[in-house]
Order: sequence, then structure tokens, then C-alpha cells
Amino acid sequence: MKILVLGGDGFCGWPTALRLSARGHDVTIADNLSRRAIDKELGCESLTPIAEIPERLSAWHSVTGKSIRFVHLDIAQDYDGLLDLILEEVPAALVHFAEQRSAPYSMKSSRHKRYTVDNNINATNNVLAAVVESGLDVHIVHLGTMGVYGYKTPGLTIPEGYLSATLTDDSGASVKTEILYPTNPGSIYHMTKSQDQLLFAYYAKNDGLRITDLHQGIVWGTQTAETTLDDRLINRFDYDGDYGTVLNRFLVQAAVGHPLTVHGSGGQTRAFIHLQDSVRCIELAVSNPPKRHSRVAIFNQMTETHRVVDLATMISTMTGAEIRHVKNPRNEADTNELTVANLGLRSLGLVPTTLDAALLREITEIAQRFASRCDPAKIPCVSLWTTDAAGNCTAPVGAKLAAA
Ligand code: NAD
Ligand code: USQ
Repeated sequence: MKILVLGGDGFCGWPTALRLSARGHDVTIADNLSRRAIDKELGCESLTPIAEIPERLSAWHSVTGKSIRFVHLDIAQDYDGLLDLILEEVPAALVHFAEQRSAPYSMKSSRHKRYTVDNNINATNNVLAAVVESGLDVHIVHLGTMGVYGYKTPGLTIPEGYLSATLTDDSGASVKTEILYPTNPGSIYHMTKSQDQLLFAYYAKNDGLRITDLHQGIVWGTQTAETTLDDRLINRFDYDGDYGTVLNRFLVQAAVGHPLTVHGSGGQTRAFIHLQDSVRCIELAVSNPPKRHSRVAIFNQMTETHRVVDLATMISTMTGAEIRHVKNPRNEADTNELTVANLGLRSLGLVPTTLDAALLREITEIAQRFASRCDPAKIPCVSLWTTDAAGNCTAPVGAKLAAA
């Protein structure tokens, strides 16, 4: 199958492009390399030394004999370039990763808020409009986020996108319906993903497009079977206060002797998925398109939930690292319950890889191998959600929650 991977130079996009190519698909990556530019803006780098795109692609060819094409394209700004690419490639599927994906980065300043909204919403609308204008039947697979639901769900399992509701009509009679689960984003970034949902619902209804939206949890891990084939294929590993995600950050912190930075009490419960399962889910989604003129297929792409403090305790027990509860720079509930339905992808064949010591050790080994590339000054989370959050977000605070 011919597949376009938009944002294929990124943390999830690169291993996905390799997996799809390894499975025999004809893959073209389009990326504007904005993530590499943001590294320069922030003065930090992936912990792992990622090769430049030409080196990545020639390594893939020399190791496997397979070719992946690369197009340097800003899909949010260059609509005509995107439309031409779709018309030229005639892809059966397009996987859309190409958005600014850090919540802290999206909250740094009004410039960062505006960039995130402008980039993400234009990117998604351009993809949808270009597929319609092309007249082609292209299945769009988008990476959304669990964060569109918010994390407040006492007593309710979060369904896969749609909520069954009973409304009362004007005569007082009950009417059963299904609605998009009400969004409750916790950052400007998460808000753009909520807007994406509406764009998808609209274009599916109006133009009959085939769309799959994968509401993904926090991705942990860094390597997949394909990225380990050669050092030049190594994947990105973010650890800094803006792009590093919590579990990967804790593993790097442990490797470099930095205390594990738990925000507040650490009672925040979040959904997680290992990178190799993320790649597998995308493969499954690509192979199982919804019918034309059906509603958007929404899957919760996650395999387990954990409290932040429990992850810190697990890693501390494994490595001896100190746990430090720091003031939370975010505006988020200190504690929440989270139960999530994920039968959709499991019924398509996903066998979840859950958090286990062997996998954590494997990532710790990578973190140790590249520890000398870590700049400890880039570890603290200094992006504040509100001016009320101002204060020292690196100093210890008193509030603690017992580990489970
Ligand atoms: P990433 O920042 O590593 O990769 C995104 C890629 O898209 C980068 O290579 C970037 O250069 C490119 N890009 C951004 N804007 C673009 C534009 N306008 N035109 C062309 N290319 C553009 O992010 P990631 O971690 O790989 O995430 C990929 C997707 O998965 C994102 O949409 C993100 O919201 C979603 N997601 C990620 C996680 C996670 O934990 N990493 C979890 C849930 C959902
Ligand atoms: N946290 C800490 N200590 C840290 C870093 C984070 O306690 O050093 C806490 C945060 O306060 C938050 C939780 O850990 O409560 C998760 O933070 P995160 O940075 O790991 O994840 P988040 O900002 O939610 O974003 C990541 C990805 C994003 C994706 C999202 C999925 O960057 O692209 O959409 O995970 S989800 O969280 O399910 O919405």
C-alpha cells in the first residue's frame, strides 16, 4: 500500500515509517523538520544522537534494501505543496503526526500558544481539505490524545470517542443518542486536538472521508525492532522540561543521578503505551479503514494507567534514585482516577506490552549509554500554566502521597 507519513521525522513518526516500510508498504515521509528547529530554540537535543534525514534514509536502504522517500514540506503553511504531493503519490492511506505535540511548549508564552494553534489546526484542516480537493479515496489516520477527554472521570470508564447519552425532549420523553465525548483539554496543545476532533467529524459527515482518530496516551520507550537495526536509525529520546514525557524523563533522571521530579503529590493518573505498541496500533489502524460515509473511527490507543508517584516509586526502587516532589507548574488536578476502554485496538489484534522491569532496564541502559549528552540544566519544567504557578518548580514541596 502507498502510505504518506506526515511528521515522519518525529519520535512516533520515524519508527512508524520504518515499520510500515519493513512490512512492504511504499512509504513517503513529509516533514518540515520544525521539531529539530525547536530543539535549537530550546537549546537542547534528543538524548540519543539522531542522524540527519538523508543519513537516516540511506542507512535504512543499506540495512534493508528498502527505500523511503522524503519531502520537506510544511503542511500547515504550504497547502498547494500538500495537495500536489497527494495527487502525485495517490496514497491509499495517510498517517498524520505533523503537529506541535508538547503541552508545556504550547503554554510558554502567547507566541507559543499562537504557533501551536496556527500550526496544528491549519495542518489538520489542510490535510482534510486537500484530500477532498484531490478527489481521491485516502484513509486518514490521525494521532490524537487521551487528553481531549480530560482526566476527571470518577466512576466512569472513558469510552472510545462516543458517549451514549439519554436526553429529555420538549415533551418530556427520553431520547437516546450518541455524542462525541465532551472535551476538557488541559493545555493549548490538548485544545488543538479537541478542535481536530470537530474537523474530523465535519469532514466525515460532509465529504464521506474515511478517518481514524487514535486517542493516544503518553508514549514511553524509545526504540523499536527497526530503529535498533543500525545506530544511524536510532530514535529521538526527549528528556527536557518541555518535550520529555514523564516516564522517559524519570528513567533519564535516574541514569544521570538527578532526583525524580514528581509534580505536586504525584496523584495524577495518566494513560500510557509503549512505543512498539503505538507503532503496532497504527499498523492495525491503517489496515482497517472505516467505510466511506461512516462516522470517524475513534480508538483509545493506550494499554495501562498509572499514577505519577507510583511510576517514580517503581523507578526509585529499581535504581535507588531519590524522589523529589516539586511545585506543579501546570494547572491540573493533583489527584484523579482514570479508567479507559481500549477494546477497539485489542479486538483488531493488539496484544498490550505492559510496563515491566526488563523493558524499563532496556531504556535505562540507553539512558546510561548517552548520559553524557544530557544537560541537567534542561531537566526542570519551567513552562508555567498560569502566573499563579510562578515560584520555584525545582524546590521540594511538602505534599506527598503514599505510593500504592
Ligand atoms: P514529534 O514532535 O517528535 O514529531 C512531530 C513531527 O511533525 C516532527 O518531526 C515535526 O517536525 C513535524 N511537524 C510538525 N508540524 C509540522 C508541519 N506543519 N508540517 C510538517 N511537519 C510538521 O512528536 P511525536 O511525539 O512523534 O508525536 C506525534 C503525534 O502523536 C503528535 O500529533 C502528538 O500529538 C501525538 N501524540 C504523541 C504522544 C507522545 O507521548 N509522544 C502521545 C499522544 C499523542
Ligand atoms: N509530570 C511530573 N513530573 C515531570 C513531568 C511530568 O510529575 O517531570 C506530570 C505532569 O504534571 C502530568 C503528567 O506527569 O501530570 C504527564 O505529563 P507528560 O509531560 O508526561 O505528558 P503530557 O503533557 O500529558 O503530554 C504527553 C505528550 C502529548 C500527548 C499526551 C497524552 O507530550 O503529545 O498528547 O502525553 S495524554 O497525557 O494522555 O493526554
